[in-house]
Amino acid sequence: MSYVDEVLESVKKKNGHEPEFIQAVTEVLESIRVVVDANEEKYRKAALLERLVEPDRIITFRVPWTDDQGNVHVQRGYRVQFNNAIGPYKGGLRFHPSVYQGILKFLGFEQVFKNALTTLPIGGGKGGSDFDPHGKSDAEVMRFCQAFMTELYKYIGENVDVPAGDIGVGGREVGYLYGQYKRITGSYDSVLTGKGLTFGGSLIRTQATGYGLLYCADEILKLNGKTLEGKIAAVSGAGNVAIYATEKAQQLGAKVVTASDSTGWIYDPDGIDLAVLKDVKEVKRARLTEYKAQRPNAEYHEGKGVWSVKCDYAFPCATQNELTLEDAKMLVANGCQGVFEGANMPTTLDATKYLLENGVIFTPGKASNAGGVATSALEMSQNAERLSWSAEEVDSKLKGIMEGIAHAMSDAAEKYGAKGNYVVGANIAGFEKVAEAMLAQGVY
Ligand code: NDP
Ligand code: 2IT
Repeated sequence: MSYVDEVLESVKKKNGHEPEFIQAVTEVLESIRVVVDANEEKYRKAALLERLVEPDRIITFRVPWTDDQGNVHVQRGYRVQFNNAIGPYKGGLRFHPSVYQGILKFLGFEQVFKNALTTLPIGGGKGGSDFDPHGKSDAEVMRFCQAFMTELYKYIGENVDVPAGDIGVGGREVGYLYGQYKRITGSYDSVLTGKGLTFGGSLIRTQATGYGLLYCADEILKLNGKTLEGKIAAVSGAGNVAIYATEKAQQLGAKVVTASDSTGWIYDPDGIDLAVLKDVKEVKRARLTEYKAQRPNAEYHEGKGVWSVKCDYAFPCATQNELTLEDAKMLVANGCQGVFEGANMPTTLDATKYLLENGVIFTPGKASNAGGVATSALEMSQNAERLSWSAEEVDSKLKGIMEGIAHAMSDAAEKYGAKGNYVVGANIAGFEKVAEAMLAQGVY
């Protein structure tokens, strides 16, 4: 049996109760098969793949917090420190009721390769909790964040592990988390990114994942002789990534006609009104029914449905496995020519396969959504030199990094005989850097 198949089999056996993690590992190991086959003896001897698929450590802890009525609740908190071969663990915190160890292991594993692709010195990690911020007051969110950090602070540090935001964790939560870290340690460390601009945050970090997605997509489209100008785009989600992906897509001349949240979705034939969307989601923290109330021409539908809309390009920006084989078939039937992942692993494996087989340009999240973490690393750099860079400077660095990622995955795909397959290209390019660093540092 080949080394890849052996390790895959063992991962499935050991992690049977964590389907998302198995999915993420399967995608990566299948993509790097050609590189592993060519180096089988060296990698086997070092048990490189076995070490790559096992997190350095997983910390789990109890998070008790008190609601506004005085009732005490207990949530589960986690930090998965996956791999620090190329830099301190780096990756977001997710607060969502679906969070369990398997979700954070998949996200931490993806983060290892994503962070390598940025070219910056950051390892991979992820954390979070099954806490649901929906419907909670600011005071409740604050008490939860304080309780979460009261445990987490022991395990992080600016040269150790630097968390940031993800689903359910934005500027408000990072502020409360940072305040508690500072209160406990008395030290003004660059221990979180995505901070507010008045206390060490970087300009453009809020926009970075969405903007970066579009910079990457635009560059890949150029490589394929295509453009965003005048095209129809379908975006899912209505959070941080979706909002700034929509903003940049509009700036680049595309018309974005959809948005979605955890209860329903919008089709706006006139193009999404970003000011309304930001007001509903960033200010009021309301449902998309509120968008419809302000835009009578738009349609609101309950449940899922964004991928049934006719579009030239699709940008899944909500959550994992939100674009299924059935959705991929609708997209292809409607003439969609490109799918660019803004979320982490939003496309199922069979849907990805179908899109690639049908000639749809496809970029995996670990490449096309790397702009967020890349700008987090730029925030760490600014904190280290105790300076802040202008929006133009950060934006131009972000653009350069995303264009670099587009070329890196395109070149790697071509080099290994899979021209145009950016899944293969991204996974190989990310893996090569991490593998070399791990081998150089000996067995650990
Ligand atoms: P937000 O919490 O800001 O927004 C998430 C959006 O997706 C919300 O509109 C939410 O709906 C919707 N959503 C979340 N979970 C589900 C679900 N299970 N079913 C349907 N809709 C859902 O998160 P982000 O925008 O930060 O993250 C979105 C994706 O991008 C995630 O996959 C994340 O891992 C990834 N990502 C984020 C980065 C970042 O810098 N923030 C960087 C790279 C990737 P509702 O409005 O109802 O809550
Ligand atoms: O998935 C991701 O890359 C993020 N949520 C951002 C992580 C970060 O450290 O900025």
